[in-house]
Formats: sequence, structure tokens, C-alpha cells
Amino acid sequence: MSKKQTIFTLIILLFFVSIKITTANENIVEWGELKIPADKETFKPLGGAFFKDKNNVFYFENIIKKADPATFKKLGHSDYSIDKSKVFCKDRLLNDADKNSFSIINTLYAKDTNFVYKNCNTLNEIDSATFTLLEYGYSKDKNNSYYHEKIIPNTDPNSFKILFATNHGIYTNDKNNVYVNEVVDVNILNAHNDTLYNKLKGKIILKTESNGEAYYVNLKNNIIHYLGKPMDAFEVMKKQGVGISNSNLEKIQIDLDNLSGNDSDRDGLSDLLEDSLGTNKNSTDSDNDGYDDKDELEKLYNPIANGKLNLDKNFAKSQNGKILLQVESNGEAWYVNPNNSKRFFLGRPTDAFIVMKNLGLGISNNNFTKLTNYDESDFVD
Ligand SMILES: [Ca+2]
Ligand SMILES: [Ca+2]
Ligand SMILES: [Ca+2]
Ligand SMILES: [Ca+2]
Repeated sequence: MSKKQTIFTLIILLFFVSIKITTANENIVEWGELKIPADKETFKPLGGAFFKDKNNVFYFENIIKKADPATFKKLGHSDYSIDKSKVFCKDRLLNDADKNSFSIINTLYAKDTNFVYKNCNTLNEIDSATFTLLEYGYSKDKNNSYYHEKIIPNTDPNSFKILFATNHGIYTNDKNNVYVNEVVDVNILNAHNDTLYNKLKGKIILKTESNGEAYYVNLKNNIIHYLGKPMDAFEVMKKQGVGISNSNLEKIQIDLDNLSGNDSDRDGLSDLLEDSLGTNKNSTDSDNDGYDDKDELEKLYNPIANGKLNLDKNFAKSQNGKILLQVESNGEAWYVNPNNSKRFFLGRPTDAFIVMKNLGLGISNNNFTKLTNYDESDFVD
């Protein structure tokens, strides 16, 4: 080959290579960052990461093999889709799925007559006919209750439900137990007798015929908390507390009986209580108006300003039985006695325990059993 011929061949070669590149470019659709190998003329975005042209369906840049573009349909905002005969998830064919009964539950879950699917995986162990998705990653079917598809041992799925979620965990229950983060909490009991429960909710009850064990009957969810030792009682009460602003808290009258704790200025209000109220713990008369802090509170006057306290009886009543936490201060806890709508200061764990014992309403063992024992006859549908 002469030099001329070589150059000529090279030019010809380059020509064809460039043609090839141009043709290839004609079959790449640029969609944002994506380079989809689709036919430009018939390209159509289907929403989400799905696209099609006359020949193929695409998930991002990948061809969904075996998908029929003419009948392809994306399902809701999920990654699931169907065509005339098949079910797909993302760019995969869902081999197990039955197209006719397939439907999405949410963006992640779907089901058909045979299976439940999560994020493109077949959940073989779950009964699709009775599968119910609950909140916070919980679900159940006729056989089990699940947390992220892992069986929670020994639950009764029929009665299993979510109670509520707090910073301390997710509370669930069935007819037998209360669970905190999937573990049975033996210190929380179900209240099964609605009449008794409604009478007692928000109250502290004492098993006077036994050893005076104290319980707090939660205002919601038909559950009862065993208060145990002083330290436990304090923690249990605080865990069930709800935040309140100081201005709202001030609408509720303070109960000045059952006060205890270190009292530096000996005015009858403990240092902790004075910190919470904003009075001076080193002066009996914080605002120097000639009246002592405790006297002012007793007569419903403001101990740190002139005039009366800003009490609101109706508001106080609406807080009956609640445990309130001063979120604008240091999380000090108060219990609103449902009998008189006055608030008790739950200072130190020991103070709190004494208050609970003094406020507690006696309950007979017989009534306690009625309240807490599951009775099949209460649950006939
Ligand atoms: Ca004091
Ligand atoms: Ca004082
Ligand atoms: Ca004063
Ligand atoms: Ca005053």
C-alpha cells in the first residue's frame, strides 16, 4: 500500500466511523443526566424513571426486557408496572406475580392473590389475602404480626395494633400484652373493661388490698402503667408526659399540699418548685410586696408580680389526668389531679412517688382483675 493509499483508506475509515457515531447519537435520548438508548421520534416519558419508545420500555437507562411498550402502564407513584400479560418492578420482570390480581398498596408494597411484594422482592412467608400494613414498619396477616417483615414472637395478630409512638419507642398491643419496640413490657397492662377504664382514666390507682402497688391509668389507649419503685414511677410518669408552654401551665392552680424537698429559704416551697415557678429560692418574698411566696400562691396571687394569678378553670379541667412537661424550662413534670384539676409538682423521684401514693385511689383486687383481665366475652364481634 502506498502512502497515498494509506491516507485515503484512513480518511474513508474515519468517514464511516463518524457516520456510525452520528447514527448512534440519533438513538440516544438525553433526559437530564440520563442517556437513554431510545428512538428519538417515538420517545415518551411515562413519569418517574419510566420511559418508552416504539420498541422498548425503559427504567432509567435500562431496557425493561419483555415489556410491551404498547400496553405498558406504570402503577401510581410506585416502581411497579404492568403490561398486557406481565408485572414488572423497576427494570425487572416479577416472575411470581399475577397480572390480573396485582395491585399496589403504596410506593413500596404491592400484592396479588398469591404474594405480597416489597421493593421488588416476593415475601413468601406472608399471607397476601389477610396482609394489613400498619404504621411505623409494622404489618400483620392471619398468622403473625411483623416489624419490617420479621415475625414478632407470640403475638395475637387478630388483635394486634399500634397504640402510639413516643421518643422512647413505639407502643403496640394485642389482647394479651403491651409491647414497646416489639418487646413485651410486663409493666404495662391492657385495660379490657371499658366502663371501669373510663371511670379511672387519668387517675393513679392503688391496690390497697395487696401491697399498695400503684398504677397510672393512661388517658388514652386503654393501658395502665405499673409505677413500681419511686425511681421507676418517676420515669414512667415522665415518659407519658406531654409538653406544655409555661403560659398555659400558669392557668392551672398549684396544689400546695404534699410539698416536700429541700427548702433553702424555708417559705414552704422547695427549691426545685421555686426554680420551676420562677420565684426566688433564697427569699421568702420574691417580689417584695410584703406577702410570702407560698401565701400568695395559696390566695391565688402572683408571687413574682402584682395582682392575681392568671388561672383558667376550664383550661385546667381539660388537662385533667395529664402529666405535663415544662418544655420551655427544664422539662419539670406536673400531674393534674383529675379530682380537683390542680397540678402537683413531680419534683424529685421520691417526691413524685409520695404524691402518687397520697393521690392514689384505692381499687379492690376484684375490680383490678375485672379491669385488666382479658375476657373473651368482651370481644364478640
Ligand atoms: Ca423555698
Ligand atoms: Ca421563695
Ligand atoms: Ca410576695
Ligand atoms: Ca405578688
